[in-house]
Amino acid sequence: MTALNDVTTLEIDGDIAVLTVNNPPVNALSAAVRRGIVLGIEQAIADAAVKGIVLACAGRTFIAGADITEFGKPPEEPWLDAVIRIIEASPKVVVAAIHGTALGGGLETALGCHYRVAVPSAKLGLPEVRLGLLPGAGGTQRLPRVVGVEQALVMVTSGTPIGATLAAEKGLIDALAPEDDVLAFAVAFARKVVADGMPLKKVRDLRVSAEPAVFAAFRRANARKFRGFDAPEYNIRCIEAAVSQPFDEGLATERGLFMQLMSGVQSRAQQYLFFAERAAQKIPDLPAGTATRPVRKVGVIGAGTMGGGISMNFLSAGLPVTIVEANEKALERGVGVMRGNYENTAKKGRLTMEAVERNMSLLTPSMSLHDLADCDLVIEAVFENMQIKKDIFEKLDGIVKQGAILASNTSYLDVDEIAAVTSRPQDVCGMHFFSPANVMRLLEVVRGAKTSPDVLETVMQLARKIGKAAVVAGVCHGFIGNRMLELRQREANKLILEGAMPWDVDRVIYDFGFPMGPFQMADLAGLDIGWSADTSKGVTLRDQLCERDRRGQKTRCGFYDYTEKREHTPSPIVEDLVLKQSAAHGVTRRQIGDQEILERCIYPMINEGALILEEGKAYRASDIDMVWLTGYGFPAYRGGPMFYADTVGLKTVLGKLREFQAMSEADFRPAPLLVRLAEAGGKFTK
Ligand code: 3H9
Repeated sequence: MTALNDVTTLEIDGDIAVLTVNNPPVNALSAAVRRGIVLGIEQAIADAAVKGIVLACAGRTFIAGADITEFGKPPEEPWLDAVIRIIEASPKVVVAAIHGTALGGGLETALGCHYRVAVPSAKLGLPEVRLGLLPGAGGTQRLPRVVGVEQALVMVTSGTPIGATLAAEKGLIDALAPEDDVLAFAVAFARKVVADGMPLKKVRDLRVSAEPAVFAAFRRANARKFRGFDAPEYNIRCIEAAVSQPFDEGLATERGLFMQLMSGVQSRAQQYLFFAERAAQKIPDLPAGTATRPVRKVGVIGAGTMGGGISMNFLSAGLPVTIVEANEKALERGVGVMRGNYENTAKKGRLTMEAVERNMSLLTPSMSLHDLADCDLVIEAVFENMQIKKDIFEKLDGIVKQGAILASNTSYLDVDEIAAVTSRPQDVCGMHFFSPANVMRLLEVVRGAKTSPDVLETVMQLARKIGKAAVVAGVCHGFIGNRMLELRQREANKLILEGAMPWDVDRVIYDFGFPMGPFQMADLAGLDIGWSADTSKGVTLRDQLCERDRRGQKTRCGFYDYTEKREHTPSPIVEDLVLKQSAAHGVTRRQIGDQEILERCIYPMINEGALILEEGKAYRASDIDMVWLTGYGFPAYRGGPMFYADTVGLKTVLGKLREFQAMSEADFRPAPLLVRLAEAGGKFTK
């Protein structure tokens, strides 16, 4: 075996040369890997004894793409598309041996090979769109030539990889290899190509066609999903070019559009989020290799919407759950809702009925906390009331086995105060799920003052297992997300008192990229959460709406009127109530521009984020951004509130906060961290 450089080797196996990439952890295509591949191909071509070449990878995966850490740095030759052209032009057959994931530049490289073989568990995809990019090394030109326009459109705009079996059906791979020995299979495959005189298939030579209507229909069908993002549209244009232009021209179109995306703020934001997601899993003061506790059985207290949704996460991951509810009817209803949710997913074809039954068979409904005695993790998800929660934790302390993790799903309350009623505060933490808990990715893991490192590490790993994006938050009112949301809500309410209408605020927030504005969100959640007819004073707008039975979507009216299909229209009744509110407060309404609405809603949140950082309630600005991305629908192409603040410029944010502060009371007092950074020309994010 010859080392071509630090990350590539060439081994001659009789008449076949095996060119291996070994660049842990994911064999990303760094400059050294690109150089090594070119060297290896050249040496194999030059060696008269070699008849064919296999391109393989060491470690857990085939090439997972370009090296994202090189983005933004001066590009180093050879460029990836040149490497792929060299592979494709090789006079000796090149076979890609794929295991793990062939992603992005990795799949593009494989598409430059004459044949591709893969193990059944392999996944192949072009995820560049998720980084705000498009496959820039011929992927958009080669993929549709192999799998057809429609499949290619789905793959490049979703970024979701496909499994090897489907890839084989679509012609993306030529053969399925045995799971445990892709290399030997690929070598034998290359030998067969040589022996049988099979052609050196060049994807670039294939033809692809599609009617323009296909693209129009695809754009229409996905308009909502792609709203605000540049990359999906650019990817579609590249696939159009693959149909309408000769291969080399199509490549040039792809390169031009790639460069445009690469220099834009959206791709910077999305690449930042890629690393933010991984950074959030790292807890600064936790020693590497911190032990974890085994979690084999979970208990959930409360079978309402939250408790049910939380339980489903674990059932879906194959973990048995005992769900406890005080009231028999509520328990029955809760279990029924969970089954109904699973069955709906099955109806949509995203789950088999066997899986529904398997998941439900892991559920044990119970009316007694004593049934939680042998659980490794118990999550309390009852009404948001400190006394009730304390009572439950006191009982749990006497029931649940030692060493179990006791978690509260509280959204606001002091986890330390809850932990203090137990004899084992080191085993207590917060696990704040977001509704619907079986769908939303965010999990705020609240670290109490006494939460032990192994509890924290266990919960972080468990979160990953159930597909959550976990972010650690310190104990404070509302933790990271709700604490910041409160500020937006406050401003939204003030804005409609001063002159805007709820739909003005919602439109601005929606156009910014959120799935909906604060008043639509309130209608969706229900305006009567925490409201009661007995205690209502009829003073606030919410009181007045609820008193008129305008409780939100569920009553088909709230801030808006709703049709049966949940289409919303502004309500004249609400308009009237809003005007009366202003009058009652002695406020002379004024015209409020969209820009002011946006800044008033977003900048105070950023300011709160700065306070959270300074108080150490979040470890890093990017953790705050992950919370907003995965829990509140902050548009990914803006990177999250803290990243967005950096793109706006902290001086601008600070200046506006001071301006608003001068207009009203001390509501906008800038956080010292924001002042310091703005004055020093600094940023929140790296
Ligand atoms: C591209 O290819 C552009 C082209 O069209 C060409 C243009 C000319 N680069 O996720 P994990 C790191 S764009 C650098 O925890 P897993 C990651 O940060 C690229 N580093 O593992 C982490 O580091 P750390 C298209 C990368 O097993 C470590 O590897 N490709 C890259 O859960 C482990 O990662 C993609 O977008 C990279 N490309 O998942 C694929 N990838 O340990 C992106 C990972 O310090 N990657 N790292 O935190 C993935 O989707 C997942 O990493 C993968 C493994 C599924 C491969």
